[in-house]
Amino acid sequence: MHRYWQAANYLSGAQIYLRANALLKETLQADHIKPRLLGHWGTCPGINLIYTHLNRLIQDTDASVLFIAGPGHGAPAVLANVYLEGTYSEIYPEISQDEHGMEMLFRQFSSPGGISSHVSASTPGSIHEGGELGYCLAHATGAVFDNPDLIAVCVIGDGEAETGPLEGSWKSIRFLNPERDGAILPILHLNGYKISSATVLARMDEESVRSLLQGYGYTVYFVDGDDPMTVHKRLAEVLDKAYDTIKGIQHLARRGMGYLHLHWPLIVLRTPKGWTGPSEWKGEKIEGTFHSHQVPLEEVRNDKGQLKLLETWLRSYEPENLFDSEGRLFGELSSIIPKGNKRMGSNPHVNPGSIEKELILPAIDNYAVDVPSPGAITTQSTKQLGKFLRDIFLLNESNKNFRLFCPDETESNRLQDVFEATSRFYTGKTEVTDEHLSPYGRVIEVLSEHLCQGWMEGYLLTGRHGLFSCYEAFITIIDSMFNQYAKWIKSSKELPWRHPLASFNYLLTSHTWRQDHNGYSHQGPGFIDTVINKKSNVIRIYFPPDANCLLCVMQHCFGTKGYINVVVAGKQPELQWLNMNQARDHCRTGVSIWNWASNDNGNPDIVLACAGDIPTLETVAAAGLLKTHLPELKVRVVNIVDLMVLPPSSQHSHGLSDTSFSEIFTNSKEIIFAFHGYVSIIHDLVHGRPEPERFHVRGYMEEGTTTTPFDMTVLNNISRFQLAIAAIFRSRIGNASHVIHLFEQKLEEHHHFIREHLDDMPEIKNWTWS
Ligand SMILES: Cc1ncc(C[n+]2csc(CCOP(=O)(O)OP(=O)(O)O)c2C)c(N)n1
Ligand SMILES: [Mg+2]
Repeated sequence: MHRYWQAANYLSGAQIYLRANALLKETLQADHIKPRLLGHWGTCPGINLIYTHLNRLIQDTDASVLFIAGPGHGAPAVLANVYLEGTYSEIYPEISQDEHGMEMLFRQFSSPGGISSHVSASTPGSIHEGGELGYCLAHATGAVFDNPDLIAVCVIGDGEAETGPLEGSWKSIRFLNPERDGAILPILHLNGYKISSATVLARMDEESVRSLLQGYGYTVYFVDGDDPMTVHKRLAEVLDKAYDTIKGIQHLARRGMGYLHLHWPLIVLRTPKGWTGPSEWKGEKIEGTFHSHQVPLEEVRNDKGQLKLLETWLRSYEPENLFDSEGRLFGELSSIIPKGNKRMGSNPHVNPGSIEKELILPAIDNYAVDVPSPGAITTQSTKQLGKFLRDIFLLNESNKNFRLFCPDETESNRLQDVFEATSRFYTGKTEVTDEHLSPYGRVIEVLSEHLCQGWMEGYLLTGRHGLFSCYEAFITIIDSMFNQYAKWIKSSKELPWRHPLASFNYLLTSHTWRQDHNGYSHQGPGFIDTVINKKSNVIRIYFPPDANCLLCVMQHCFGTKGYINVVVAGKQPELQWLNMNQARDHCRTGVSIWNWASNDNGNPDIVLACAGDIPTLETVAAAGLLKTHLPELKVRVVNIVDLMVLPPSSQHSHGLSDTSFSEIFTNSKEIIFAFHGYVSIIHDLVHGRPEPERFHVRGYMEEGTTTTPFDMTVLNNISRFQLAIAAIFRSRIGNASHVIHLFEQKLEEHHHFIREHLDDMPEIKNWTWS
């Protein structure tokens, strides 16, 4: 095992430096060195050590182990291991297990046309890039939900452990039920440093680290040292203990003997950063310090002394005793590699195409709202969705492959009907006042958007399905995680061997326009601004205006693969516009002219467009006002469900053809566009359409507080009166100043009324389309 570790260390170091002379058959020359030295060495020896020991554990126990390298910058180590175990060459035959393949492995690392310096989608066995630190333990946890036989071993950097998401992730074990879930085994790697500063945990004494982690519910095993043989022995013992503890917990739980107060194992590995690397250069310590974080010797091409030191370092692993003259690992070293799918690089849960079970969806007609005519009834759209979700839980109960993740808002978001089919997951002590808590629940409520996101990513990346329901304003907490996930999906799509995953579905509700209880802090539609910038073959954004449209959209999203679907829909009682058949047609095209609200007879003076439920309400009401007070103005109402119909089809596959775009928006008429989010999104999307300056967009402009629903629209200039005034103004229709005056008076009246009566005017509250 020690020699195997040396082989992995050799391959890791060599990936950073060598472009030729892979087996060091010749004296190392400057020519053998890459012109640009890129990558991270410091974390590699630790990752290699753990991987080697896990190989041994798997051989001894036949465990199914998923390996997650939190410090994904240690890609040379992960790559070295998947190369040694053969999974790399199976996927990329040109990187063969011989001298030539080894040279190719080195050359491609961090090189143009090659692979990135971090673990990436192209790395077999990985579901975690680790470029942005903090999410490894969340991914590990998501992966083992409903995978009772899987153990996700997660290496956590001591720098990474300082991030908010990782600090929050320690509690992940509280959300595992050993009866039905697998286990996580965190290995906290205290190598003392992050990029150049000391780490908090590494400088704490052992007892303090133990108390901290014990408090979270772990049994902590320390492995400490810089003498390889001592560390090997201790790590092997501790891994056996950890494995036995996990099995013991699962054994008891699966025989109905309980799982309260259990302590899951956790390993703290304290070894030097850059262990086995060059110990110093010109009196400056490298091994065991932050100087080993990236490339320890950067001047090897120009400095003969450094080149010599590099050669001494690489030769210290004795490559000739690891690989034969053709570059093949010696047989006795290969024997520690697990067989077939037990190799961590080919764990079937990582690329789950073959083991994935499709999500069974009920027919949405079962939940359709009966809408005899537009605006005839009022209902809560997300309440209907809750019934649909309830039945998804029921239909997929035996497949155990669907979960709802939510920062404690299922009830608040009006999805509570799901509790007829399942519960909130909870294994701790319960009180009589608790509701819907169960250790078998599939609704995962943790008040951490980071964990909801990370757990669901891990769940989806291992072949399951889910929904993340969140307050719209607080989803921006995970903007950055979304970014990373979108990058992963984009990269995965470029790899033919990666099977498509179920789409990541967001339901953003309790949105900006109806923060009746909360006000300004809860008003923020900015997530879509982040989403819109990601690759068009990954993202989709929907604004269903009513319940039937919401059901159509969600049914569609659950049936797709490989996308990130963002659905924004309100939870408050709202007027319903379309019956199920109309909703189906509307959602299929993603945009349509609402003829029932228009009076343009195919030739409008002005187009009123809208996306989002509240902007839709105000737009339809504005059309109504104009029809009543200025019937000679020909108004067309256009509703957009699928935002991505707006850009030209060259930019997004959902983009309307030029002909369809002109049929709906005309080529020259002015458009008043009431939008749910920030206006710049729409301006960006319609860029490239005929005369885009026709689009006069109104949306959320950071005005608002705890006020009436209608006042929110007034404060942000998208109320019906303001839209109607804008329509008159932009259409340049004459003789309408009396109408403008009337609408301005209404706004004035509203201003005074809400201050006196603390509520909207009855004509607003009770308004409906007639
Ligand atoms: C969220 C985030 N912030 C900052 C960085 C930049 N960064 C890359 S590596 C690193 C240090 C990591 O230290 P540690 O987790 O201890 O890893 P190791 O010592 O094993 O290299 C930092 C700060 C990052 N990758 N992700
Ligand atoms: Mg560190």
